[in-house]
Amino acid sequence: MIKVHHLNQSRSTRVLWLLEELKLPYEVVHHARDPHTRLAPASLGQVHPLNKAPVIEHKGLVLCESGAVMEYLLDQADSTSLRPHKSDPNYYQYLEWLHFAEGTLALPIIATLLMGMEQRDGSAPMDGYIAKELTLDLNYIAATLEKQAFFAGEQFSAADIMMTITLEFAANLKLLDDKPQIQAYLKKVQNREAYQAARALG
Ligand SMILES: N[C@@H](CCC(=O)N[C@@H](CS)C(=O)NCC(=O)O)C(=O)O
Repeated sequence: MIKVHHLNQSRSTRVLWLLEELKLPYEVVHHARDPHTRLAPASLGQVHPLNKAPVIEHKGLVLCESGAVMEYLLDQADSTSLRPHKSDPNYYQYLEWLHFAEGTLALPIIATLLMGMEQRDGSAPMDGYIAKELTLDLNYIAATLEKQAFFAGEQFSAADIMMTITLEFAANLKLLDDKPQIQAYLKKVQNREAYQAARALG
């Protein structure tokens, strides 16, 4: 059975959510963040040397990096509507957003979170760069969601799961207050039964 190493308030919610959507059997091992540093406990480092969540174990494979874990889980499901087929014109749109969530959007959001944790005067060189990247990324996302219902077109896919968790970090940092399209999108996907089951578990 697939074993999911879940860290509270983390990207491993993506994995629980996808497993709920796919209705695949799995077990969860809970790891709790240190209440002061918010870092992962050493128990996670015993599973994978990077000491980060998510990690899954299955048939002797130990796999980290949420995007790779999503693709692996989709490969385990017999048939799924959550990843357009390679012959589908939406496939490469799916792939773009699946990677965008970690490869592009996570950097300015996590940097905003970290910068808020230290004393800054608002003129440090990073501030301008991060603000510019955030504006670019969030405008691109808002424009996409204005023309289509989901990231890979009109059908919900695993790319939505990847993007939602990063967008929730942004919402918590109040970065989406002037983006009603993105807020409405989040409300819509958070209504899914599998999302709510994953949140209840996490
Ligand atoms: N790009 C990786 C990021 C993994 C990551 O940074 N996970 C965070 C949780 S959201 C973590 O484990 N943080 C705890 C720590 O670094 O101690 C992925 O998508 O899986």
